[in-house]
Amino acid sequence: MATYAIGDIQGCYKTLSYLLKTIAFNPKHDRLWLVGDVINRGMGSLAVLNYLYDIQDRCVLVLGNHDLHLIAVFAGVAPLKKADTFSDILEHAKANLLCTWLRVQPLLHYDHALNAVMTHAGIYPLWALNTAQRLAQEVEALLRHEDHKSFLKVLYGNEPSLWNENLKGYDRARFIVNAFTRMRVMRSDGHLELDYKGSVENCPNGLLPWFKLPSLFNQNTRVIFGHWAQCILPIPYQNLYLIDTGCVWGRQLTALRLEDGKVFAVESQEY
Ligand SMILES: [Mn+2]
Repeated sequence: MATYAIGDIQGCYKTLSYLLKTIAFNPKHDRLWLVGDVINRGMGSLAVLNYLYDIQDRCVLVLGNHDLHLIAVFAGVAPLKKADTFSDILEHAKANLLCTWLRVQPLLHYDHALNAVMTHAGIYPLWALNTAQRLAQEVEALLRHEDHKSFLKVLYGNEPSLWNENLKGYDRARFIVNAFTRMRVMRSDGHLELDYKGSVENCPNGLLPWFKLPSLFNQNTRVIFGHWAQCILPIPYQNLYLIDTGCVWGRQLTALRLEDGKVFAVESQEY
């Protein structure tokens, strides 16, 4: 029995299958953690989501920005963009089943026994673990609400860019979503700069990767995350496990075995 955390799949079903074969993943005994962005950009979004749905009892998935985008498009509150490759899901007879299942997945998962927390983009430095858990639950409640469409309508946007416990309503929820699913770099005072997607080396003056700021988060807990393929870090880097290794960009798909920290990476099979 093993638990494998898998990096951003982004619809790369062929590579996912190859990775699962390589690690001899057995859904009868093993478990999967997914860092989110399981769909979009790659050509096998439906196959990936369908597979995860089928083994949902063995899966923990935290939502990424692409997953939320699919949820919003399916709900009819956001347009399908030119670069989106998940029409196969929207047009499928199981679209409602798959998108509804995706919508009720968490933003954060914490496992005390494995000493690990997983989110899509990381942990905002001004949040301790208990704060991050509480804020994730606030948004999860909105996504699971009967009137989730009202929230999805106002999901998009970069403001507010700085956390404040007094933020209210949808501004508060939007910040929480952006921190958990879109964060890469920020100013030293904690202002998110969501438009920068490049490498750490090319980071403009005054901006820092989120994990370079002093953090309220307990540094002994492992943080498993993805979202930033352009950021190349050793696995682990201190207590951080950045396992987005750019599969959809022709690089690798990575699995991290949480019990012993062993890393398995396979070359992208998409091209
Ligand atoms: Mn992402």
